[in-house]
Amino acid sequence: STSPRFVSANDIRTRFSRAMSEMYRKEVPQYGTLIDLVADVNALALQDDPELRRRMAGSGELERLDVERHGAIRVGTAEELATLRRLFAVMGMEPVGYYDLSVAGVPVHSTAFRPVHDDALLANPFRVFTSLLRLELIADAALRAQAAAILARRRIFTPRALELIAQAERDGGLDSQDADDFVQQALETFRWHSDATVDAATYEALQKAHRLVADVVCFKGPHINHLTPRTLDIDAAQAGMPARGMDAKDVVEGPPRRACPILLRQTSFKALKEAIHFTGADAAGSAGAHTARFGEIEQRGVALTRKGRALYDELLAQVRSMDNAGSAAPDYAQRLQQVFAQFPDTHEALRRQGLAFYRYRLTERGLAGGVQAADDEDMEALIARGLVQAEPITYEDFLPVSAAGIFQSNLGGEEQKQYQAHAAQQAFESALGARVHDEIALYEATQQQSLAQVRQALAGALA
Ligand code: OOG
Ligand code: NI
Repeated sequence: STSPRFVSANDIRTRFSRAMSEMYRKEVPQYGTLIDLVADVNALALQDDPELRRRMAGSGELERLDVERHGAIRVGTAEELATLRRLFAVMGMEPVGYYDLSVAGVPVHSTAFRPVHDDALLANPFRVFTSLLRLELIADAALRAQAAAILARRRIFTPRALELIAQAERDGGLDSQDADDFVQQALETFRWHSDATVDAATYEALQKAHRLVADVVCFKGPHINHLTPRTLDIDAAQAGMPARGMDAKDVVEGPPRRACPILLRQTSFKALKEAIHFTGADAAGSAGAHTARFGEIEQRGVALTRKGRALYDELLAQVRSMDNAGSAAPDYAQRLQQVFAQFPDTHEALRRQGLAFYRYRLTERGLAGGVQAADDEDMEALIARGLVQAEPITYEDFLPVSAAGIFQSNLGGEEQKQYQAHAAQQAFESALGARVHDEIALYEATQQQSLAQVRQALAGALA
């Protein structure tokens, strides 16, 4: 148990996500513009849809909406990844899910560090999508060795950050002052450095292997490459981007717009070209440019069961395999709509067919007691009788095909390399030094627990 002089991991995470957001707003001012756009869109969406407002207020999500963000980083070595795991653990963030991006032509595999418990998610769901470069996918052996040597030389954590991580592990937490210190020190790892650690020729060679390789290998640390606020109407936000000077990605990734949003929809403004400086034989070095950092928005819907996810994957594959229907095709959105007509779009159907996860609770009437409910009475019958309500459980994770689309559109488009790809979850976990959580098992447990509580409360009401 933790000492009362320690601040909670939730609190440290909130301080950190706020500090990251402030830093990124200064580094990439267009991200600030995006935050303002999303705030306007969300206010309108809540005004237009009182039912949505009621539901989000009821589940506690209304309060987390304005602070909600995810970010993304890319690291180069097992040691960097394993230390990140320890750093995020201080903030109550654990690795959830395994994403193999090599199948989509990006030489990385990834996880998301995020809180896993309901109360922690409500307090602040800050997530960091974290990718590990797969150097073994670089074909040229000499270049591969050179990249590994460059990575082996760098230190991405400050000595003080490492000290504070060890202290938190040893003592079980940090007091308020150390927590502030920790946040400042951790921030250094994710800061942008316009000075590359290599000369122009090395950068060019790595860039040719894959632009992502240059992005990971040539800098002092894993600069945060985007932050993502959550919007309640991603189509409105996407449509509003050009008027505020943002170069929006062509299509929204993920499922189409629906009455009952599922999983995750995402879009971004494209990465900006930034001036960088290379080392060189002469002291002056040389000037260059690097394109990696962007802004993203996301709209989250209900988490799907394994069955629901299989249906989603099947339909998405169907859309993408249609003639000429790469996501850049002009009628992509329309085809997506058409094919997804096969995915049930009422919460009742999603529950009855076991496609999505819900959090069940007694309604006021259910709580008032005095109503008879048989032990084995079907949940849908209890819902129909107004004794039980079912709130959709929000999807807190990511989607590999969408993530690949976000990567691609920010790497200049033409980066579709072919890899002899295979998922390598075990290799990833051994680099990480831990297993990743199975995200679907987490949602399942939340649903089961809520069902057990409802059954118990009904049994108590009858006793
Ligand atoms: C990560 C891209 C994936 C998402 O939201 O799916 C991602 C990256 O570009 O490093 O952040
Ligand atoms: Ni993202």
